[in-house]
Amino acid sequence: MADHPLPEPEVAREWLETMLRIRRFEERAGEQYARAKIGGFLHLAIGEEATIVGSTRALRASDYLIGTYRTHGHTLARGSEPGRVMAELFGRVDGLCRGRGGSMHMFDLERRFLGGYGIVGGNLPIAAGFALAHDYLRTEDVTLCQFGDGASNQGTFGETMNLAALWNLPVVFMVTNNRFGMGTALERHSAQTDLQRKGEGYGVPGMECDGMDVVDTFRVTTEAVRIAREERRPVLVEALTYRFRGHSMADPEEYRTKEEVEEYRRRDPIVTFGDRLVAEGVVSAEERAAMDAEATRIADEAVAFADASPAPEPTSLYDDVYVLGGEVQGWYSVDERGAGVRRGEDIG
Ligand SMILES: Cc1ncc(C[n+]2csc(CCOP(=O)(O)OP(=O)(O)O)c2C)c(N)n1
Repeated sequence: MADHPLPEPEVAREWLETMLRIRRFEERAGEQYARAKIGGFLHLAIGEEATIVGSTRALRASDYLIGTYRTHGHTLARGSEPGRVMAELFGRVDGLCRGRGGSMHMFDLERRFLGGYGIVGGNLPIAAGFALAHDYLRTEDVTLCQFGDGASNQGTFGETMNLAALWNLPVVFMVTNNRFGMGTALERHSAQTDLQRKGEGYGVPGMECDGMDVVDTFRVTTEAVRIAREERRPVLVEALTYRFRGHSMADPEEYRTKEEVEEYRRRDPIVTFGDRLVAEGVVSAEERAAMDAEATRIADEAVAFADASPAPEPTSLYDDVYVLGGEVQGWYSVDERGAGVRRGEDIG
């Protein structure tokens, strides 16, 4: 582990606490999936907690975050209620999206968490769109867009890097390199395996962080966010991480050895960070155990909340599907007043 200095004790404790809460939540979600309480796919981020917490803690509450289908942890890190996140997994009315999104489509506008996106690479151009909006509206906001190593091969990657650099957009792209796109290893799916360099040709400089180390991830993302916010230009951060579980709950994991997984598990980001906090006197062993017990209690409570929540009424099936006439707001690129740039004007 790169030994960068720890933040203030209360900050370090909050990071450990949040990572533990994500881990215990994900474990419970996996169990509930096995009990058929959760339908569809379920992608757990066990092993990637330091990447999630280190990066999201580099954001202001007013910044925006968009991720992939592996974002239960991001949702929790942004502050969404665990019970509502679990209820979303269960497809119940008290879910974050009233049970309509499920595991892949978490969304919490109040906390500026914009998903939850099932199409690999599909969230990149959307993030550029948000960053363009920050610019138009002349805010200081930044968008952080996370996606996997596999997604960096999508056409949307190049298209988005190009426009983000061309238009100097305040966006940080973070490629969460967990070494596999489903069952295909990085070396077999990408000609360039040093992923932080993949944006260079487009004019998007790269940075790298140890995604198994919350301190390093925070340090590097903080600098990337500063560049986006102050210098108004995009950055690509590569977070080197690993997922301890399969791609989804339906993965027989034939593409990697048990020894490899064990080797990474020895670098468990929560264990190593917890050990460091104990060694440096930030938490006692008892406090650490109590934090863990509390994380388990919260996850159990979330399951009970989700289980008690009813399924949506069948008659509500078509609710919120279409946006109708008068509900349409905003302004459009096809503006009947003719050509010309209108920044953030209300077209009334
Ligand atoms: C456009 C598109 N193609 C294929 C899929 C199926 N699919 C879902 S996840 C995935 C692998 C993506 O791997 P990566 O981007 O490395 O992210 P990770 O799952 O490792 O977090 C694929 C191919 C999809 N959801 N969308």
